[in-house]
Amino acid sequence: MYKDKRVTVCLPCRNESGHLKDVIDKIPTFVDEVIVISNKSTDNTVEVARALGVKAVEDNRTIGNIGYGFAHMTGIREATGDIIVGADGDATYPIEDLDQVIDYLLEHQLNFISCNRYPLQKGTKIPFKLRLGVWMLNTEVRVLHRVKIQDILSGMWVFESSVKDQLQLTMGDWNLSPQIKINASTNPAIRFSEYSIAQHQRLGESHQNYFKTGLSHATWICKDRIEHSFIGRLFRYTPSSESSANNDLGL
Ligand SMILES: Nc1nc2c(ncn2[C@@H]2O[C@H](COP(=O)(O)OP(=O)(O)OP(=O)(O)O)[C@@H](O)[C@H]2O)c(=O)[nH]1
Ligand SMILES: [Mg+2]
Repeated sequence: MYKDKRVTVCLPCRNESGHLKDVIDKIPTFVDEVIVISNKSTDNTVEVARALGVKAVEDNRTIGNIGYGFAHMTGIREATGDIIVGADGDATYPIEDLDQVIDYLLEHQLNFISCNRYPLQKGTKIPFKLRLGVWMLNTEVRVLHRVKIQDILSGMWVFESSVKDQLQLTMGDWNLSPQIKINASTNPAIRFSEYSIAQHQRLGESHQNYFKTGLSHATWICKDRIEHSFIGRLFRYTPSSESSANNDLGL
């Protein structure tokens, strides 16, 4: 419990068995529930998580072999906390500073915080190609959705469980990351803010294809804008197969 709030941390993981101990050790002791959601791990991520004393579930649905969004949606659905936190299982996000983020949420009476890495804090190292890609996507979101977000691809967020249905999450792949921020920040019923954090060096090697994932984000952000536009609704724009396939998640 933190200030009378039950707190759940959700960690989407694929093959993070070697890093889970480091990540879980850093989670503050006030956290009531940790859920590791493994998606097509070929190592023993689930067993290691359970041995470390946290809840572990599998969700093996994928889109183009990615299940990051499915994992988050499952974690959010399973979470029993009043406050739900999403972070990566590769130790990049400063989960040890969670009390400060929750303080900010409560003090400013917010419903949703996205933890932004930009402008970079001292000592933070992020590859230039990723920084450039995020800047381009931030600009796209600013032009199309009219919201100013400094880090549309942050993988750490903290929100009140009471708004989880309003987030309207549908994307099972990496696009859940821009979707959760766009939906939170454009919903007038959700008080949204970013909170500046420093990012740590990831544990293990990167398997991310920044160009392919970035292109997928750019395309999805544009399609999402059209779907929700007057013209999209007028012409009954058919939602992407991913969106319609995932609408059974009850979120
Ligand atoms: N459940 C699930 N988790 C995934 C999947 N792909 C990656 N992850 C996890 O999602 C988190 C983010 O994935 P990363 O591979 O670190 O992606 P990234 O942060 O964009 O890229 P890096 O710069 O390489 O760290 C990590 O905890 C991964 O273990 C997936 O398909 N399913
Ligand atoms: Mg990472």
